[in-house]
Amino acid sequence: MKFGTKALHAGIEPDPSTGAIMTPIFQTSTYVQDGPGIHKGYEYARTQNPTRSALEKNIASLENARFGRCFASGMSATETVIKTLRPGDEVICTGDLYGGSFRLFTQMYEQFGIRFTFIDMRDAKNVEEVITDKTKLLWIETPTNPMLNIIDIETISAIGHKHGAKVAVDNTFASPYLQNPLDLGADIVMHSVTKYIAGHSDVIMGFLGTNDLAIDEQFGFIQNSSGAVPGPQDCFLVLRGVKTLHIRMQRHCENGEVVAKYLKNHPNIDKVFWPGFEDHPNHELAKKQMRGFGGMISFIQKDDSLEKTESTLGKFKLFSLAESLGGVESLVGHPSGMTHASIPKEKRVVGGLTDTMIRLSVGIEDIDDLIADLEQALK
Ligand code: P1T
Repeated sequence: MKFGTKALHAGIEPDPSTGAIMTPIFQTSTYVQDGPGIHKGYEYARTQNPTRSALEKNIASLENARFGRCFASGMSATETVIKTLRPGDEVICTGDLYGGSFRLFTQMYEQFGIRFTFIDMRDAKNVEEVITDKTKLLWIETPTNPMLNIIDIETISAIGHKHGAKVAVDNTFASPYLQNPLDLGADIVMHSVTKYIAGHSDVIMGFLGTNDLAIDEQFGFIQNSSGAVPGPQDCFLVLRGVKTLHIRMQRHCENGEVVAKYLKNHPNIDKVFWPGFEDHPNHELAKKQMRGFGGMISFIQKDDSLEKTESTLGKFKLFSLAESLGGVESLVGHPSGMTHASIPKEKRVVGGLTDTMIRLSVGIEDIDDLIADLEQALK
């Protein structure tokens, strides 16, 4: 089956008791057993829930993963991967990544003896230089949030495997419509489902997919033991949202391209970060490992200052000033003051994330209205 058909049908069966075409919201905490341990495959809703199972199968299928599991948030999915590690283990991470991932790694898990090294992964040699026999995990985010750098999943996965490390990719910015990390050699794909997969800014959820049974069993053990599972209503909302993922992504990409080109030609704009530009340093790689360039764009104005940036942010009318991304409606954000505030400034600016960077999540509205809003905000 092709992507659009899978988005609608994968994992979905008519409900056996009624024929309901839509997977019901199984709003139950437990399941009646015929005798101790004699049940229909469902014991307790932290462990299994049919609405969640349908969604897990659906997203796994979009990622060409044999196994998939949903979590209460993107962060709890990421945390599940880190919980497979032991004190003394080392992780090499993309240097420019979502601020919450940086906070989780450095402020929660370093204290348990796991070492995180943040490097510029655009040059694979940097990975070769720092990898050791203690490196158990490579954490790749691509495209990166908010710099829109592209990391070579295939090359870095090969380096990781040569040294016995597992490779995980945060695929949130691309969505499974634009990129499938497992097909490129990664062991684990992670999503903040909150974003493009759910698509309607009404759910917080995470996902982990893998083709490796042993890894999936570890994830299942942690999912059940720690219990960071999404509720069935949220799973239902995502099952509804995911059916249009391919259509939404097509429009996000189309609108993203128009907005990126508009900004690039704007006299008041200094830099625009979008992997679809031919002069983006990783454009050829983006063309190779992605099927489109998405709707996330960052930019810096000319004569930039924090005052000017804040004043511009205050002028948007249609783009709403808010954290998050990937919903149908357009959002504008200030990474250094919002989503990446938990990364110390001296670390942020090394990768180019200045206080004057503005990030757009281009939605699926009519493009003329989006351009008109940019026009008035950037005057
Ligand atoms: O918010 P949550 O579902 O827990 O997902 C965290 C997360 C993980 N990975 C990436 C690449 C992300 O962008 C996020 C969340 N990001 C935002 C809220 C944001 O506005 O960037």
